[in-house]
Amino acid sequence: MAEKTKCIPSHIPNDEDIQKENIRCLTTIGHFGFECLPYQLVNRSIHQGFSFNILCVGETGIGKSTLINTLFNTNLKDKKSSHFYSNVGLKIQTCELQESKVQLKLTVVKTVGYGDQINKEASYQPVVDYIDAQFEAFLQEELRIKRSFFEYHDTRVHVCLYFISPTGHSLKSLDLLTMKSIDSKVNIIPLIAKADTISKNDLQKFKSKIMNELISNNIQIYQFPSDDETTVQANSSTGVLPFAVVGSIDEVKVGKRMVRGRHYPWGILQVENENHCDFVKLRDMLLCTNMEDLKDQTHFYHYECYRCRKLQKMGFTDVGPDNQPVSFQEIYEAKRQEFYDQCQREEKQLKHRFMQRVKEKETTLKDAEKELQDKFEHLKRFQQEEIIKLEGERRKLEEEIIDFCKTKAASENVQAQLCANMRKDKERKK
Ligand SMILES: Nc1nc2c(ncn2[C@@H]2O[C@H](COP(=O)(O)OP(=O)(O)OP(=O)(O)O)[C@@H](O)[C@H]2O)c(=O)[nH]1
Ligand SMILES: [Mg+2]
Repeated sequence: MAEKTKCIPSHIPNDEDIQKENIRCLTTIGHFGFECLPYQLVNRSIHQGFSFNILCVGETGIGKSTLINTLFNTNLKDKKSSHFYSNVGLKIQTCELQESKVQLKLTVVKTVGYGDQINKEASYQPVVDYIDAQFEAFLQEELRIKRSFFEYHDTRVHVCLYFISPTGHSLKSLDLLTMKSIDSKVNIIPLIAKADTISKNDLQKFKSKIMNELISNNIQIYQFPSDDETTVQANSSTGVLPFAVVGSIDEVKVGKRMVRGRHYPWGILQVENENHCDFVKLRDMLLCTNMEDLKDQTHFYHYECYRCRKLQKMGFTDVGPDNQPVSFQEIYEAKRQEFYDQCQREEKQLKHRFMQRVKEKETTLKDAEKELQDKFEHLKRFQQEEIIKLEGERRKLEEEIIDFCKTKAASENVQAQLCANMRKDKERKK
């Protein structure tokens, strides 16, 4: 380190010195020193590859899959959805794409059955839950002791392409409800889908109607960066919001060229012709100019808000009641003590309730026992009385038997006497 410092000249000649002393200046061919830093970043990014997560929210058959395939010049195999799903679901597709040396891991999440439900809340809640679940997964990864961010697939949604039906009328209540419930969680870019089905005049009126409705409903859509001139210039097309897009993966012949477009009886719509639709503006804005900003906004704004809300809900705070900073450990200790006290309180309450229940049960059992005892005593008395009564009757019967036997014996004697007398009479008559 010390040696290197020696090499740096103590006095760097300025233009005046050069002119005065006639110093010969050499212009360097390559890049040296920290001037090379951006190249290191570029090389590292190319080596690591990029990732981008898109959420497509729109009614069934509105053109979500076609637009994504047109944007990324690919063909993500996707079956058409039915209009008869009982609730809204999400279809998640991940693919690795490559353009020259640049690798892109693309995750596309599309709604299924959106707009076909009677219950509006049931339509947007799965979308809200999905966005939150990805934030939660990232937060959990962040809170792990052994983190593996290099292998971790960050699925947080970087942008939500919201497909508006080309009715030419106004936004539907479901559009407003959905955008309102996700605008603080994700970068929303509104699109008018199938813009070829709406006339030029109607389209302009429809666009300004949509923007007015978004403003009057206080819905936050993605704000294009305005910190440097180049980006501002590149984003100048954002005045055309919402983008009126047309998708097609079919190639049609225009003159001698093959272009992507849609063939109609009255002519050809070229997807990449800026006079026909805003597809190119959307692609430039999404992929060429603002992809990194969308990712930054997701991480530094939307995820930060989620993390802040979540940690506050868990009881964490940066400053105490006296406005003094509090450490994470202090809060953890305090929370643990609070939890311990609460457990103790609940245990005490449970014990008390248990004792009360036991006492109540004991009293009931004692009453039942007493009742049974009384019943037993009563039966016992009744039985003794019965025994005495029966004993008396038995004695009476025995006396009657004795009397009967005596009477019987006496009558037998009389009968025997009579028989003897009759025999004597008979003998005498003979
Ligand atoms: N006119 C017109 N038709 C389009 C456009 N984009 C797609 N389509 C057609 O609309 C139909 C549905 O397109 P998809 O891309 O499958 O729509 P989706 O929203 O993915 O449909 P699900 O996944 O089934 O909900 C297809 O026949 C497409 O050719 C467009 O910009 N203009
Ligand atoms: Mg589809």
